[in-house]
Amino acid sequence: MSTTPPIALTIAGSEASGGAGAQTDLKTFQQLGVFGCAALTCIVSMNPKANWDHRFVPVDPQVIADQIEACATVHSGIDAVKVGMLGTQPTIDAVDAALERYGFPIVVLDPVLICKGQEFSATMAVDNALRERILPRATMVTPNLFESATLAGVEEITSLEALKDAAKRIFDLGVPNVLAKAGPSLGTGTALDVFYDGSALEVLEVPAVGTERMHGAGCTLAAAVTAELAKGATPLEAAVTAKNVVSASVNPGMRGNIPFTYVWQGSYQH
Ligand code: PXL
Repeated sequence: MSTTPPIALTIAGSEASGGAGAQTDLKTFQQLGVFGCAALTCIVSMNPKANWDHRFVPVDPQVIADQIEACATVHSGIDAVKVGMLGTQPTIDAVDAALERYGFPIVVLDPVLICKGQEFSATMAVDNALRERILPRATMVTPNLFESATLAGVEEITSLEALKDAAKRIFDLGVPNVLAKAGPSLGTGTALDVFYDGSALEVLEVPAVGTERMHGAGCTLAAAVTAELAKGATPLEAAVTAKNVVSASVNPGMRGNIPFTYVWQGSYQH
């Protein structure tokens, strides 16, 4: 006998310590009853000797293509794909070509723009490539405040009105569903995100759990959206469930020998 759970593929970086990236995505998929597979785009090793800076090594673009080919061929019906950290232009080229080739039905883009290990000079070109090539392929995008400002082309976002405006601008770039995340950063006492699909503009709020930085919260949110879409939820339903998954995963969260808390997906109950 065999079972056929929904299947999700994450195209993301490895964060070795298990707090973010592909490791987080796979745990989130599993927690939500979705079979996960992963194509690694880069290897991140946080450096305990340099303020936990991110040592970043890109995976060879051909190897990225090979991994996606293996996933797409083994699993004939990948229900949804999450795209996380890409980081370099050759990586974007490889992922762009694979998305074109396989035509996955649902693509959730977590537009991770900055990794501490990358050269700043490289990031502008990479940001533009991400906006021009990968963003239009996304069914849904989940930018944080900084990423929303960058994608929307505004200086900074410090209010709910500005976040709503940015969500609309990002929608106008060609993404049918935008989940623009503020989390606790607008000082509302809640973890607040804005969902926009061209007609509905919803402010999604849950009680904030502190203001401390939570490693992996963004990855968990986007992975949970991906899993829920793979199961057939609507984008708004997926966003609502994903926020509940993040709330459960950050409270109480998990602590290691590092100055910020980790998410722990295992405490979420369906
Ligand atoms: O949380 C953003 C992120 C995504 N992907 C990888 C990371 C990080 C942050 O550390 O390492 C691989």
